[in-house]
Amino acid sequence: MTSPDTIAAIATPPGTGGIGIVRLSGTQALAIAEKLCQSRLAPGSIQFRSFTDAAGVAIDHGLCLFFKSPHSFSGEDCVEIQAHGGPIVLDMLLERVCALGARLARAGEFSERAFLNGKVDLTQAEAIADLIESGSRAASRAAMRSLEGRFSQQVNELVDAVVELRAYIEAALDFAEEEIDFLANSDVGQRLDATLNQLQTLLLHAEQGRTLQEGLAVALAGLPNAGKSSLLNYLAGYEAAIVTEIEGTTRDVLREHISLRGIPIRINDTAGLRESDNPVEREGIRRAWESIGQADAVIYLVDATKGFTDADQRIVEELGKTRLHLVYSKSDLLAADHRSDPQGLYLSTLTGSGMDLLIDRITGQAADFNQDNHIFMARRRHVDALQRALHCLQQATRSFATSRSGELVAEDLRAAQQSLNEITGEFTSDDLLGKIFSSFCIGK
Ligand SMILES: Nc1nc2c(ncn2[C@@H]2O[C@H](COP(=O)(O)OP(=O)(O)OP(=O)(O)O)[C@@H](O)[C@H]2O)c(=O)[nH]1
Ligand SMILES: [Mg+2]
Repeated sequence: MTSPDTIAAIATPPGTGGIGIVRLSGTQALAIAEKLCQSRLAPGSIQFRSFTDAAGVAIDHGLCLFFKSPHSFSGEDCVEIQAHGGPIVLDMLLERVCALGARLARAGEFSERAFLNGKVDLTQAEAIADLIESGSRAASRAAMRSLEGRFSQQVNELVDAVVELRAYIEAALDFAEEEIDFLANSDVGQRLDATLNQLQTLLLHAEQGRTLQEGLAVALAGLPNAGKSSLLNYLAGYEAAIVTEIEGTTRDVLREHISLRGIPIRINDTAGLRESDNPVEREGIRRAWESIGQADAVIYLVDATKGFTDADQRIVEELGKTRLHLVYSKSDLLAADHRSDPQGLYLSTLTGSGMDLLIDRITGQAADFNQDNHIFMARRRHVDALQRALHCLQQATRSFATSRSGELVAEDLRAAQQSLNEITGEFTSDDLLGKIFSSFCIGK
């Protein structure tokens, strides 16, 4: 598929640098670049050229690379103009190629064309953006695995298994009278179970991948003065939050991005939870609950010098979180033999004691991304689609076990297949594509 427009963008980041790249893609890419360089360009070679303005005066000189369709990133004719990395120079070059017939590319438009031309599937296109934006080494390795197609490959294997099952069952439906026996005597049940297991494993890995991409959301909660902001500052490594001995210091939710053992963490410090007549503090507490509700994990701090109180008990019950880490703060103020909870995790932001253990617990919730080379980058939309597919397959398994109804099973398999196909983009609406690619950077 070829688009009518030839698109252009500065592919290097804004600012100054040794080299800056203007990228062109489309049917006119070569003609435009040849006019810019006032000479012919051969495909697949690196050529040193002057880049000239309308009057034939050199704007800059540098390297020109021409990739002939379909052997290019986007699948179309592509030209990379490598000039010097100054913003004015690059703007002049961009203006010039637009005057010669290109138009400015939208965000992600090069990748979108690569997808539409079958150079990459949707998860791979997303992996490019995730690789560029990865916030840790583990995240970049995972994005690279997705870009290499490991995630898509597993999704495609699942689709194949579902399609085979569907074909078998639909064939059985064609022999309606014998359908029941035909299905009963087959291994459809085992094959459904095996596919279900495969999908569950993939979902688990995708959830870990999503954590890497989005970061694990951790909320700090507790009574006023429990030491939440002190812990945030300790983990962030600087004085992000105001700490005072006054109860109710924190009002707004403070958000910090940190990395613990290679895992990106979005940590939120919140207002101390208590009854209050102060409208500002009440709004802070409302926001605290909101942040706690959205967190993947909550660290609940209890002031060790006060011990676990009734007020703590009420809050912990209300939290109702499965991923709750109860910790005692200010352990430096307490002699070790005064610890009321011998099993408890005691922390001090003054001495750092207990921190390793806390970090073990938080990161233990996610897989060890540095060790585990099965993790690939995944996004929330992938996890959602896998969950929908899982639901359909579970339903198919139930229908098969209870009624042996080929029609119901085939319908659920069809729905599962559709959800799986959304992941790689085999079956995706234009709206969704627009949404995905518009979040990419310009020039990619
Ligand atoms: N000795 C000692 N003092 C601590 C420790 N952590 C916090 N504190 C003190 O406890 C007081 C309250 O700390 P904050 O971190 O502001 O507590 P908070 O939970 O954020 O309080 P609010 O924002 O009011 O809800 C401050 O005076 C801190 O210096 C600790 O590990 N050891
Ligand atoms: Mg605070």
